[in-house]
Formats: sequence, structure tokens, C-alpha cells
Amino acid sequence: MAKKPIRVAVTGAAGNIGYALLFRIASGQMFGADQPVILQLLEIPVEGPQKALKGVAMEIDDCAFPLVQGMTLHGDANEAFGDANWCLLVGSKPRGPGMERADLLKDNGKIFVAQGQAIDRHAAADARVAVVGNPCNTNCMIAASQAKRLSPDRFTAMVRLDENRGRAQLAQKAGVLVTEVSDLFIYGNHSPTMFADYTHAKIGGKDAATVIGDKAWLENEYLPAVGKRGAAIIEARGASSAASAAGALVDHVRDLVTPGAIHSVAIPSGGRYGFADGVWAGMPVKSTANGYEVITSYEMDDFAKSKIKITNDELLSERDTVKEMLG
Ligand code: NAX
Repeated sequence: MAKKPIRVAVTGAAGNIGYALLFRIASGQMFGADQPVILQLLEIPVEGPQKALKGVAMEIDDCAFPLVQGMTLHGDANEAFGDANWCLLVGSKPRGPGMERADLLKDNGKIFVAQGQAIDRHAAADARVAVVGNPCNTNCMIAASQAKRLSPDRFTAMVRLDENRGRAQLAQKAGVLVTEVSDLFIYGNHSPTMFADYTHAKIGGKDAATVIGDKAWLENEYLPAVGKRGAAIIEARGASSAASAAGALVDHVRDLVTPGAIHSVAIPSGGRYGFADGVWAGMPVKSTANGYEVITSYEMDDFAKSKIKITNDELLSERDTVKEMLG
């Protein structure tokens, strides 16, 4: 029997990531080749983005995707999240020239207060949320705090792009296929402070650090290169990561709905791995039928602990900046 369609709300749907994302959702890469979807697309309620959204929707129509059983376009979050089973929060404001990080946090934080409340009022009882819009960990914390009806663990932020970048760079250094790299997880914030934990990673089933055999490269080149990859993409392409970010969101959600999948997700830390309780921090999880279990078995050495402290301190300072926005 054909599956019932799921409702997928996407914000910032006419943006760069939106344009690379929607066609992959519509083709079945996120929820499966037999899972119909109804797309509920949100853009800011002004003429330019609304017109662009219409154009994107026209192209989705023109693909005649068999899995797309409906599509609605919105300028109001209360409508866009109506009965949504998945809310993909991609839209937010980019950092403007001369803008301080604290201003960005406060500006974008307001979006996530409103969207968290709209999700609380209108999304499906089983709704799950994935936040991409930056600063994604803290935006996710804000949205979750406003949505009391849903458990905080339904709210996740995306660190999968960092995991994918970290795996690709280890594979290139070792001269192996990316599929040979496993157990590489991202801890902490989606920002240059993140810790890509190569100390437990494996290449071809063997300890990655031993295979690479160059501790100085891992500490001094690899970690900063993964952390600053977003800036390197902007420098090279003249625009921020879009297709790779969309690809990472496909991976993030697909693995969350695939029981047994093990991957990095930013979740309410619960004090695990030395993170402060209440911040959303990247760490490894194993997906289950309805959610995930956190993998807590990795023992961190002093170097890893010092890296986790730095990214935890940044998450705490972000939380402090937006404290009046937490519901
Ligand atoms: P764009 O500026 O191309 O698109 C964002 C879209 O969101 C715009 O069309 C805008 O009109 C819309 N928007 C803004 N406020 C909105 C609101 N309140 N409701 C609905 N729509 C709204 O940016 P894009 O390149 O698509 O990036 C989107 C976000 O992803 C940015 O915050 C960016 O920093 C973040 N990223 C996060 C990544 C991650 O790994 N977590 C990596 C890629 C990316 O940098």
C-alpha cells in the first residue's frame, strides 16, 4: 500500500541552499524513494523573495516528481508549519558588512523565537526540526525553548557538513576513498571552534592518527582547515556553501530517519562530554525508530577535552547573548 505523504516545511526556500535542497527532497533522497511528500515552503513576505519562491515552485512542478503530492507557498510561518512532520529551518539573515557576531545572534535569534512559537502552535504532534540557519546551534536552542509542546530532543542542528568535510579531508590526506573513513564525529558548535575528533576516527578500520602518521598536521592543519572550510569556500567560489550544505542536510535528516545510522548531530547536550547542560552541541548519535540514542562511550584525552572546552565556552557565550530570547 502506498505510504501516506509527510509534510515537510522548509524556510528560506528561495535561498541558495533552498535551491539546492528542494529538488533532492522532492526526488526522494531525504525520506526515501517510496515516501511521498507535501512541500510547505516559507520565504519572507516581501515581493522579491516571494516571486523567487514562485519561480522555484514552477521548476519543481516542471520536474514532475512522482513523490510530490502537494506544494504550498507561504509568507507566514504559522501557515507554513501547519501539520508539518519535519521543519527544516534554513532561512536566516546573512552577516552584513561590519556586523558583530553578537548582532547577528540577536537579529537571527528573533526569527527563531517566532518560528519556534509557530512550530509549537501548528506543527504535527510528531514534528521534528532541523536547523541550518546560522548560528545554528544557538538558533536551535532558541526555537526549542519556545516550543514547549515538543520535547527538546525533537530539535537538532546541523553539524553534518563539518563531518562530511572532515571525512573528505582525512581521506584525501591518506589517499583513500572517503568510504574508508569512519567514526569521525563533530563535537560542539558549528563554527571554527568545533572539534572534529580525529582521535577516535578510523581509516580502513585502523586508527586514523596512526595511518596519517603526522600529529602536527592533524592538530595544526587539519583541525583549522575543517573549522574554516566555510570561509575557504566563500573565498574560492565568491559565495557560501550551498550544494554541500544541502547535501549535508539530506544526510542529516535521512540518517535521523534511518534506525541504526550513526552520525554527528547537534542536540541538547545533557551535560555529556563536558558540555554545559542546556546548550545544543554536536556529538555522535545512533538513530532509533523514533529518535536517537547518544553515543557516550568515547573517552576523551586531555587534548580533546581542551578542544571541547573552547567550543563549549563559545556556546555558553552565545547562550548568554540571547538569554532574553529563551522561553
Ligand atoms: P541565502 O541568503 O541565499 O538564503 C536565505 C533565505 O532565507 C533567503 O531567501 C531569505 O529571504 C530567507 N529568509 C530570511 N529570513 C527568513 C525568515 N524569517 N523566514 C523565512 N525565510 C527567511 O542563504 P543560504 O546560502 O541559503 O544560507 C542559509 C543559512 O544557512 C545561512 O544562515 C547560512 O549561514 C547557513 N549555513 C549553515 C551551514 C551549516 O552547516 N549549519 C552551512 C551553510 C550555510 O552557511
